[in-house]
Amino acid sequence: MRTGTKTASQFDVQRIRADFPALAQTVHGYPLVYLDNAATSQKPRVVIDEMMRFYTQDCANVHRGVHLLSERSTAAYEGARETVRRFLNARSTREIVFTRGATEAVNLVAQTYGRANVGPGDEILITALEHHSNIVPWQMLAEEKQAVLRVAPVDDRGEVILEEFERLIGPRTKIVALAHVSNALGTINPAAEMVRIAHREGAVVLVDGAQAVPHMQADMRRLDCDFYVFSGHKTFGPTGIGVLYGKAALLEAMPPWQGGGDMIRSVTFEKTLYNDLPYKFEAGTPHIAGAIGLGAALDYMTAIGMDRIAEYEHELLEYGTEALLGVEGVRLIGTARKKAAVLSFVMEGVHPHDIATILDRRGIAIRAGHHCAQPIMERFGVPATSRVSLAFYNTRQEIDALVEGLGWVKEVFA
Ligand code: C6P
Repeated sequence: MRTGTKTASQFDVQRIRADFPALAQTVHGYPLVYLDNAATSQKPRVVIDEMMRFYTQDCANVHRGVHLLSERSTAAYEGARETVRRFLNARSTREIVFTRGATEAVNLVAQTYGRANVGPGDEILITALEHHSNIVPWQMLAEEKQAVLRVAPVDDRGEVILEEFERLIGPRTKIVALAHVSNALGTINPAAEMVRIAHREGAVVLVDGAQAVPHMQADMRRLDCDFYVFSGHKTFGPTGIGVLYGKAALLEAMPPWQGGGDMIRSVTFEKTLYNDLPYKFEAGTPHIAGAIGLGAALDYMTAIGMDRIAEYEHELLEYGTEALLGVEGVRLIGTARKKAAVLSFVMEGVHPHDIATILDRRGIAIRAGHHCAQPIMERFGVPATSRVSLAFYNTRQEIDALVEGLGWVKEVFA
């Protein structure tokens, strides 16, 4: 094993790994080395057990029945909402809306707040490192409303140029949407500072926390953003569930998005009265088991401690950065001074997809491609990268296996 410059953290990673059944398998005869956590993370047993418990004991619809199962199901679903509130340090559960994921949450804001508040000639500002889910909904809105989509550029390290960001915000800027952490580069944006700048000009800010929540404390009162979104499945919870946090006053004033059950107070053919927050935005039977699983995942991370997770991952990222830089022909894409959990790279003479395919034959799972962030790939002049994305259950030994794997890749292409 290579020796890093820092001593190993006190973090008991082997004990944590034992909580994740999927990590114990072999792939193509090799122990699984799962380094594709930004795409989706593995699930601890508590999450699987909680969902199993729901389906085997408490399965009933929420907010509808008077029978015991429905009471239990409603209590568990609303309990999960309180867990999310606590995790995000939001002021009220009225500010926590369950969605299918980060993508749906951004679309919800674009289609409700956006359609009600953006008009011809108004501006929406995003950054150059956004995921497509935080680009396309705003493009669609801009097109519909004849508004202008502006993009704050990044420098060669992959950091948003703050002076440019500030310069691009003006009196016509209605919405600013930015990633807390970039999925393609790992850049941590100075989100609180960017929110302050945007607020000074009266813009409303949405922060895409899909790649932040699994790695660091996301504190709504400290960030002071107006909307925050994330996905359960990247946060050690199930697929198909996510969260929109919104300041209560904004959510209150927004029109609903989808119509149907649970989002109404009363319906006649003449007029429908909408339900209170957050139910106004939760039409139809929700993903009850998903919310419960997400609650269990957030509790699991809280029990480990978000600060300890961030510290351990930082050490691992430093170790991984040093290790990759030691591989001849490898160039890192994204070298921001503040980074989280992502190592995107290209290797001289080998296509990223070939790297990922060969590594897979050795049990090492990484992602290759544009990572649903084509504009930032273009900014760096590459069509694709190989991306290693870490979680708190990864180890230095796995980074060593990756480096060894890249040696095999080179042999194949020699
Ligand atoms: N990024 C990746 O491999 P959904 O699909 O709704 O759960 O998350 C969308 C999303 C939004 N914002 C950011 C910053 C993201 O990284 C993602 C998902 C995955 O990088 C899948 S493309």
